[in-house]
Amino acid sequence: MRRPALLLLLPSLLAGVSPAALALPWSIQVRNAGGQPLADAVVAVELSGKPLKTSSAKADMGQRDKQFTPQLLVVQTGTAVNFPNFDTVRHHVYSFSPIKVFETKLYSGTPSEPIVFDKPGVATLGCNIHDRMSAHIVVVDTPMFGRTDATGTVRFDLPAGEHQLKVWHASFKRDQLQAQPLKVEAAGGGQSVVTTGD
Ligand SMILES: [Cu+2]
Repeated sequence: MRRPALLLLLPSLLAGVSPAALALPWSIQVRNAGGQPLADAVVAVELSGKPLKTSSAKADMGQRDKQFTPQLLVVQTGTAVNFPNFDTVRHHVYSFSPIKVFETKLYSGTPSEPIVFDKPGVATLGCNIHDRMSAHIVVVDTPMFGRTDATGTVRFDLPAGEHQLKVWHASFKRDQLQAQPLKVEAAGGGQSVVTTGD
């Protein structure tokens, strides 16, 4: 009986792929100090052997109905962020966070120059006119990042290696991401748990 050609090809295809190059399904769960899963935590993976890369991407942090939208924005280092104001009232957006200190005084529409977030960490935004407006921009040195779901979990496809995990959540009292090593074995997928210090 004739075998499908694909089956014959498959072993030779697999033999040509080094284990390190295979991406392995990996889930990461973030829990708080009390062991509860944390939704909406930012998780970034800095891959071993990959130089930290900056991005020339663009992103938006708008203002609508006197709120920032989104209230949590995650970008790669180097990203240029615009601050379009969709309201009819003017806003006065600022950050005093060490990674990016800026102030865009009373404005309508979209300021002509975006703000480039060129250092990793967390910027807390406010508005000088509307005290209850608050948002965070989390800046990471890797294109591999995500946000945890309601079960505190986020999934990545990772190559084998000893990587670095970076985690941040709005409940943290610091503007730095928490770091911990992440070892991905060559065989199969796996999971890791991050327990935050806060
Ligand atoms: Cu405002």
